[in-house]
Amino acid sequence: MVLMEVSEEVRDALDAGRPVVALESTIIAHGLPRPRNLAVAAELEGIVRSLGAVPATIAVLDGRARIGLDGAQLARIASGDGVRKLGRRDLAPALAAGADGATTVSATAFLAARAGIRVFATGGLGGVHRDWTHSQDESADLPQLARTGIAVVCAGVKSVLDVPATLQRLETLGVGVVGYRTDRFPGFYLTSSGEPVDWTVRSPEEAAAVIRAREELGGTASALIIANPVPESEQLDPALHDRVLDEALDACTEHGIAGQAVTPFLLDFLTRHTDGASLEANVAAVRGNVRLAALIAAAL
Ligand code: PSU
Ligand code: MN
Repeated sequence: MVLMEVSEEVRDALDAGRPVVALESTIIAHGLPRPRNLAVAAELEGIVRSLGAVPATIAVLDGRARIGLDGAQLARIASGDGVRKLGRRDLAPALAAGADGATTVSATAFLAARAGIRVFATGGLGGVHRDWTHSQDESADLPQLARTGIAVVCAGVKSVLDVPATLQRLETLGVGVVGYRTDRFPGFYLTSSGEPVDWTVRSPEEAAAVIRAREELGGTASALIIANPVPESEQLDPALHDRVLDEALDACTEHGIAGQAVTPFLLDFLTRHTDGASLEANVAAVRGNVRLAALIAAAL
């Protein structure tokens, strides 16, 4: 049985050396509310195409890992019906069970790299949660990126996390981090997390040069994070962010939310308690990342 199916369009582009951008599906199925999520998913693919690259949204459908979805498949993922959240470790059980699932950063990066895709765009990465000493909750995104050769364009890590601890883990794991036109690590909904980054690139060409250097150097595969801040005009108001996030973290503890449910719970809480302002900042961040990823893929 074929476990991984690359769409014809994506296969042709890869064979011809044309730019391809991988997109994840957990953000669609579990990160954004319906029905907006399907509109955003289609918009993101449109942005990639408008810049001359081919979008490869990745998900599991009917027990097959799909690299590149058609409109109907995208709609199935967005419907959320029976769509599980799949990290890298969930892929084999999901494929064996013939299940449907949306892939997180860890699963998407793994599958994209296996298909030969070099650039991947998302919103914000998972990372170390604020109550780590108690819950030991660190996203599987981090160790997976430590052993996957792909460039990930993102607006940093989700601000619901312990950002300094996550940056420390990325350093320990040997995952490269460069800021895009900034020397501050972005804060997902916020333009800046306040934390510094050691390296800055100023254009898609400069980012592409880092990717090429990493690939040519060879050795152990690991990811490069290109951290692209949401524009200040589109960020969530920082005071509102801090206030609602505190409430969200309290609610998470109060309801005993754990494991894979934590991140979707927090994102949804923020959307509902900011009158959708956090949703707009999230979508603005993803849009910018997808755009930059397409420009970098073209520069490669
Ligand atoms: N970025 C977003 N929204 C999301 C995610 C990223 O803007 O919902 C998803 C990604 O799929 C990421 C996951 O891998 O959240 C992290 O989940 P966890 O903390 O359970 O590992
Ligand atoms: Mn987790």
